[in-house]
Amino acid sequence: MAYETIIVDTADDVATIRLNRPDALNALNQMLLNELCTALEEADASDKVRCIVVTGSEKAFAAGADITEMADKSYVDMTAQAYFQNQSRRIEQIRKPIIAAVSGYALGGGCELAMMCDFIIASDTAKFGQPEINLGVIAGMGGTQRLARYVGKSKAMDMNLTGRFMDAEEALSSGLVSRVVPAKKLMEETQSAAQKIAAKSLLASMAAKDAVNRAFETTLAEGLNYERRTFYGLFATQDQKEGMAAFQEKREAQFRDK
Ligand code: CO8
Repeated sequence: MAYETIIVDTADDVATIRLNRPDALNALNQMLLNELCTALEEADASDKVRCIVVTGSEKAFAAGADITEMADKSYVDMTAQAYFQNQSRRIEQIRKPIIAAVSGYALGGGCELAMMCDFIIASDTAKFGQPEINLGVIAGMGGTQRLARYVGKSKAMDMNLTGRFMDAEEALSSGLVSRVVPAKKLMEETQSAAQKIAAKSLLASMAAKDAVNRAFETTLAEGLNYERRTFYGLFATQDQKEGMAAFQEKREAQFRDK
């Protein structure tokens, strides 16, 4: 499918979706988010994709929701259009693993989009922030909720109330990102992580994603029950037989997602 605001490249079991509005530092408008959701859903449904990467440019992953698109909207407009709500839900429904590869600015909706992915690999130039407070509003797609779960109350309050940016080193030490790599190596390292994931059983990686996400929605006891039942359930798959046989036979497992 032809897109105007993103570029999709699928190779070696990995779909890489690049946000592409360079003149606006990849600011998220309705068209971009709709195209992103469509590309994610296509990747989720494709038997050629086992892991998804979402990235931006060297200067910006995304500098937030598009302020120009929002500036003149009223409360009624935002509510009636359920602005960005449908797209957030569509992103949350994706079952395959998604890595955010972040270089440069990931601000406002950009930081929130990165946090909607399953984990973030950042370049050493990355800058994260929830600067909506400077615009007289607050975060609207997870910047008060997901960020608090990633980095705790104190830093989430600091970021949301002062609007300051967090550099890559601070993002790593506070748990917002899983790794920081030199800017020039960002895509190489991310592709290598994506290839590692793509080599696993997709049934197992989708179950792992689902179970980890469950940890943020339920009690520990319920989460542990959910995890155990999911673990038992994977013993109904051929991939479990293959994975354990390959270990015993000291060879690489050949998973078939069955
Ligand atoms: N929206 C629209 N255009 C933008 C945005 C944006 N968020 N960010 C940058 N741009 C545009 C600039 O207007 C500029 O365009 P032009 O060249 O036509 O003037 C171009 O991108 C380049 O930007 P700058 O010249 O400002 O570049 P600098 O390197 O000087 O500064 C910054 C980079 C620091 C990133 C700066 O552009 C900036 O502060 N941007 C805004 C960041 C921000 O406030 N983000 C939060 C937006 S609000 C939001 O994300 C809410 C999400 C929740 C929605 C949920 C709904 C339910």
